[in-house]
Amino acid sequence: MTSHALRRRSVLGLPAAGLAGAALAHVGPLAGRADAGAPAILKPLPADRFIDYGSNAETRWESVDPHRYLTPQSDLFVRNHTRTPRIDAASYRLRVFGDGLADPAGVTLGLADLRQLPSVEVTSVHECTGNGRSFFDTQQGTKAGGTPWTLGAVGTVTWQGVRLRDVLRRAGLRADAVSVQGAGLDDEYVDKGENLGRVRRPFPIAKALDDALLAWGANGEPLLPDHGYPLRLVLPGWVGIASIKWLGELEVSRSELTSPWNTRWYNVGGPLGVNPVRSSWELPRDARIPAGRTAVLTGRSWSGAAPIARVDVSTDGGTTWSPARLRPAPGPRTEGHGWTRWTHTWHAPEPGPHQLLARASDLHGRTQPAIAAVNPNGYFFDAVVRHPVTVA
Ligand SMILES: Nc1nc2c(c(=O)[nH]1)N[C@H]1C(S)=C(S)[C@@H](COP(=O)(O)O)O[C@H]1N2
Ligand SMILES: [Mo]
Repeated sequence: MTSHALRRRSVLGLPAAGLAGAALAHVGPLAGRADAGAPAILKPLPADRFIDYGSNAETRWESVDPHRYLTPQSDLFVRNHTRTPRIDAASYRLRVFGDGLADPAGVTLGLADLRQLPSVEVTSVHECTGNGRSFFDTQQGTKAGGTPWTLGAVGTVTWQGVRLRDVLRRAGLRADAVSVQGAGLDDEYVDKGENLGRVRRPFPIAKALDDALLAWGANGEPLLPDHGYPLRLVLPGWVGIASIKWLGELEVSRSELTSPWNTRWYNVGGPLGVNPVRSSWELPRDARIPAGRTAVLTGRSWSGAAPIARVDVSTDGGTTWSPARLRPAPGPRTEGHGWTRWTHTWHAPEPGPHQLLARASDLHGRTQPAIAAVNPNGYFFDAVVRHPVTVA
């Protein structure tokens, strides 16, 4: 960063040493940017659909259309460490390099090169590792730092793109490669005055060779700028941070790669990988439910590891439980798996306050616990959430 900032400064003819104290506050990756005042997120964030945290925004569950399986990009949560960059698809290039390739200098690929490879379509849950974080505080009394997501940092998307393994083979992948790391083209990330460089996150070669994608499309449309246009990584079922947006570089290595995003963050005694099981009602907090009528309630459950096997619901704070009716996923079938929609018919609800609970299990036998494991950054809140409503 420093050499870059100094180079820019010398172009402007301003010696760095001569900067006044006030100007120093602006030294950094955004220094001199023409769009330094531009919003961090470019798409509209209507207040009835999003909770806006500035550079992050979550989908409001009450705005999710029960008839629609996929999350439209316009409604999908956004998690930006800095701000959405504007990238020109025509001049866009992806650099693939590292000692895990036959020629470590690697290759540089444009979108047209990638489109020569077989294209694939994969439906997967897309979720931030910190989804549900605010419930560490409100439900367990152990407040964690970071964006206080409720449960809306999640969506299900059908991605279009190419297999990462096809790209790596084309780039000359060696049999002894162990680690792959994507890096974004967004600004370098500065945390409390420390420049940590480009947002980047390594993952094991096994995931790269399994179902990882380089995606240019979501639900049949080009990626929106906020979601990684023109190309992003997608690691189905994995922590959102690994799905690097605006992918500029892929490093392939014969030794374990690290970055602050798998050592300092997204690490709980080891780098986090597969997402846990979670559930949400398609209702606002403190929803009013009309008394004296049968209420048909809807929600969704999802897991990073496997499809959902069953969902049990309670309308009396967890005293009694009954199975929710699971709805089949709509066709046509694509690879991977998204979330499962469910319905619960609440007969003759009693007037007064109630707590709704939904507890899902996946086909790998994982069930949402009553209490989520506490960790300093508030990752993987997977406990059953208590959802207050009033019947009136
Ligand atoms: N380049 C880049 N990639 C990134 C991020 C980022 O800030 N920069 N955020 C990560 C995190 S933490 C998440 S949860 C997902 C969010 O993807 P979305 O904004 O498209 O929903 O992108 C990941 N990829
Ligand atoms: Mo995230």
